[in-house]
Amino acid sequence: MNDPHLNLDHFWMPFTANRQFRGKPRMLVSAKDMHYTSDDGRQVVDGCAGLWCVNAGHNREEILSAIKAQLDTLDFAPTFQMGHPMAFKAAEKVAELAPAGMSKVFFANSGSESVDSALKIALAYHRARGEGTRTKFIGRERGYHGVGFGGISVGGIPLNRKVFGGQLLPGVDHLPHTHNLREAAFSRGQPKWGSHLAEDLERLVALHDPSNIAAVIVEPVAGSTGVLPPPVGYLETLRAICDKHGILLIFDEVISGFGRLGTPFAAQYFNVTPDLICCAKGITNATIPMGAVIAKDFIYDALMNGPEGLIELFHGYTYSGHPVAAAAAVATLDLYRETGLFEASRPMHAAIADAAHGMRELPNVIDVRNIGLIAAIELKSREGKPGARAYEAMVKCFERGVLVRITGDTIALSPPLIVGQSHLDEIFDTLGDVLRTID
Ligand code: PXG
Repeated sequence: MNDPHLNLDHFWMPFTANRQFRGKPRMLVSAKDMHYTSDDGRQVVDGCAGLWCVNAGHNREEILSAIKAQLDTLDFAPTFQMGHPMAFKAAEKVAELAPAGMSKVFFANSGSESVDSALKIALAYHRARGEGTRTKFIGRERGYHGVGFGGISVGGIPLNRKVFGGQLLPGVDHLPHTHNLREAAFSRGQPKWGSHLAEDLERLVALHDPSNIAAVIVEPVAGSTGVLPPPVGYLETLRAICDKHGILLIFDEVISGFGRLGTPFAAQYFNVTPDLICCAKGITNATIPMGAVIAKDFIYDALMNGPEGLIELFHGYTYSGHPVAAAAAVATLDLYRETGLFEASRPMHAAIADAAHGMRELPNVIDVRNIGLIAAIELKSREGKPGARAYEAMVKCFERGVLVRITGDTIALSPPLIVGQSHLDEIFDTLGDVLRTID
């Protein structure tokens, strides 16, 4: 770290080994397009779009100027019983990108809040229709749905749940995850094996009875648990079972939304339409925090009953549709559309897949997975030290000017959608060199 006067004693860092970090801090001080600049003046190519969120690359002028203009005009206005134009414009832009029939947008400030909002909307929907017994949720092992109590309950990451109490939200059950090295290692794109795992939903439905189940929530592509593309036919089976039993299907598209798979949402990529979509991150290109739930019209309509003067949904955040976040969203979504960014990035899907699968013979590599503009390289864990090998790779890559993201012993790549072949070459050449040096 360059600045000896910077006091590191007070910022309690999220999802970070705080004491280890303080021993050897890694500081980023500015960014442009595909690169960060570190505090010692090095260019670091961004292999993971920040945290899967800077989809159009860093510090895009069009977005920054819209944010500055909004700050000069209206810093804040309430959206409880009041309105301001930018929130309505942002909602319209989000709805334009969503699958047909999903035109209602509820704003939150993060992915975690959008997940909690979606779960609550599902409960309110069933109750409004006189099916208030539908209160259970089905999540999935290895699912990540943020860190609210709702999200960690339906999520399936043991360490995110362990120290926060055994029960969490009551009435939650989990589908099995779809990761299987024996059956599907080194699959390119969607694994052919595993769609039968979606049929487990029938077993859970029979166990709990449909009349008690509100919603199923999954990431169409699990991201932070190591990049797990859905097996061929898997999402279709979930959709069919939910339809059969009147259960809402929620796609958590916090990572897969806004072009990560070359389409606005994974729903369009897989041609499976959920009832609710959670999104965040790329909605503002990560410039200003924002999350959203996109709802099918029938869900919204079911809640628009009762006396007109009555608040229909007792839920919302002070900053739902915050003017500056809304301005950032409008500018971001305009930028995506005007530059045709999602379509333009599609040729890089094969390029990242080729580069990633080119790593399969390197030491300790036990799997390579990819879909859209996402790739993952899973390393064999060191005996008794899960995560140590990938952590070492991440640190060494950073020292050589490449930012990668790790989860357990999986290295995840999800560059901004403006990535070019030369960036991919730099990322994968560096990663390859690093993997050859790690025992
Ligand atoms: N759902 C999904 C699918 C996510 O990936 C969240 C919800 C929560 O979003 P917020 O905005 O509350 O953090 C996420 C967040 C990683 C990584 O590297 C992934 C996330 C966040 C930080 C790191 O895997 N995903």
